Amino acid sequence: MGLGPTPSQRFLFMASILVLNGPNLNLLGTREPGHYGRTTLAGIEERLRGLAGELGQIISFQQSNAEHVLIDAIHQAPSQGVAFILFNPAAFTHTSVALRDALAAVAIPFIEVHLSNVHAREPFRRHSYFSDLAAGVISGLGALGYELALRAAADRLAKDNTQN
Ligand code: CA2
Repeated sequence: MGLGPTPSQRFLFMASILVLNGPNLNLLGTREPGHYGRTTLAGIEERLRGLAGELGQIISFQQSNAEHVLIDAIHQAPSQGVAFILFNPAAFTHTSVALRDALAAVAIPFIEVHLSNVHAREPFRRHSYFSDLAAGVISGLGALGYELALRAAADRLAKDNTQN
């Protein structure tokens, strides 16, 4: 049995964009503003919700500190009509083969987003288990990076729609 909707079910779905955030990002805006800025995760989500409305996109959000919850969210994405994922895997960027495998399995295009410039920090942050699979990577632009990623995702979905 496939993971995604059948061709007839596809007519019932309006494709959506999932914004997935990994461990500790629930602390945004409360600590380490030098690395991660002063905007809270709720603030980022609010801005993205507004922008998604302007772009005519349906958007949903999930943050978890647990690897298996993020994996489950990725597994469920196809049956929920998710056509694009904006993903900040946080520390799992540098450790998680399991999350990489989940994204490869569902084959939903995704953009890897980092608030900080991971290449200007400790050497262990320079390796990502996701970048070679990603449609794009944004790093170091703070909360704006999520908005740019959303614009890129909407652009890609619009192009996909005109081709189908
Ligand atoms: O720059 C990013 O977005 C990161 O994905 C953030 C991760 C880090 O492990 C990656 O190397 C780069 C850490 C997220 C921690 O978030 C916090 C937020 C506020 C206060 C403390 C931690």
